[in-house]
Amino acid sequence: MLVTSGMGAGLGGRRDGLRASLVSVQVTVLSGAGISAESGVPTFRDVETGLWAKVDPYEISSAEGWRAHPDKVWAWYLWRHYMMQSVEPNNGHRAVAAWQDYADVHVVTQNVDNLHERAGSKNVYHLHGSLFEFRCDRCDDAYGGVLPAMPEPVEIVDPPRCPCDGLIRPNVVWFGEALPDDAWQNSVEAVNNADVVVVVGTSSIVYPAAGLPELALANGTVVVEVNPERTPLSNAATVSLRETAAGALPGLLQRLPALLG
Ligand code: BJW
Ligand code: ZN
Repeated sequence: MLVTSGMGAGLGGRRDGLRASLVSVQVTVLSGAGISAESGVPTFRDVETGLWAKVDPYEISSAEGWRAHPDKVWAWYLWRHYMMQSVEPNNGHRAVAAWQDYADVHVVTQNVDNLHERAGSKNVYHLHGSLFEFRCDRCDDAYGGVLPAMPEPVEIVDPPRCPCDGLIRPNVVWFGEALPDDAWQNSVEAVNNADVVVVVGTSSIVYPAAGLPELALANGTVVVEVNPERTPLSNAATVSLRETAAGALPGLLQRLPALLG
């Protein structure tokens, strides 16, 4: 198989001579909250430390929840926005960015923390938006106002209003909302064109993102899962590693030939 033997040889030493041919190999990464856990960003569903250990996900991260109590949702997202300003990419994000020296790398992320871009990844598709963008919930105009510091979570804060009288909301995708069309189309294309798909740090239960590895497997593409816990994808994946993102990703391309036998 060109992909794995090429990568193994190229990354094993004859790096410069092979670089030109290796850039034609496409690696598509699908990441979830777990890739940022080692940067100090809590995941959603960890029973002890997860963001949803203390709040109801459908109350705080759904279109219905926003309509019912925007002040509660706004307070929670202000706190998360504040928390994300002080975190840094970890060796998992950096490894994915470094793969760009050897391959055509596309990153499909469910995360809203922008840590892939900050690590240097170029082709990043945000399936669930970004917590560094805000917009009106009525006219969609971008909001650039200063946000209050929120070092500790508080119960309610009234969201600012747009000149059209709509409410300002984070530009993220909640349950019951459609994913951004361009990000979704780019992600499907990145999976369809991939030689290998690396699925890292996601519980693989939120659709349509969780359907992307299924698409890759249906195409006959190698799917490598990196997650310290088993997920609904683990049995179907070509290889499933019980390792953390920062532990596994830095050496993953070199290990692929051995992992795939
Ligand atoms: C480590 C680690 C370490 C720990 N290293 N790993 C088909 C079937 C069933 C339901 C549906 C379906 N299609 C649609 C639905 C409904 C719904 C859905 O999927 N529900 C299921 C949960 C049942 N989907 C939607 O509503 C989506 N919209 C949609 O389909 O729209 C249709 C539509 C069309 C037209 C008009 C209108 C509608 C939207 C989904 C939006 C999800 N939004 C959120 C919030 C984003 C904003 C924010 O950040 O607050 O996205 S929910 C939350 O879950 C967030 C995440 O991106 C997403 C996935 O979570 P993730 O990243 O996997 O995190 P965790 O915590 O679950 O897992 C972390 C993992 O990391 C764990 O496995 C750990 O073991 C691991 N880990 N440390 C590596 N160091
Ligand atoms: Zn507006």
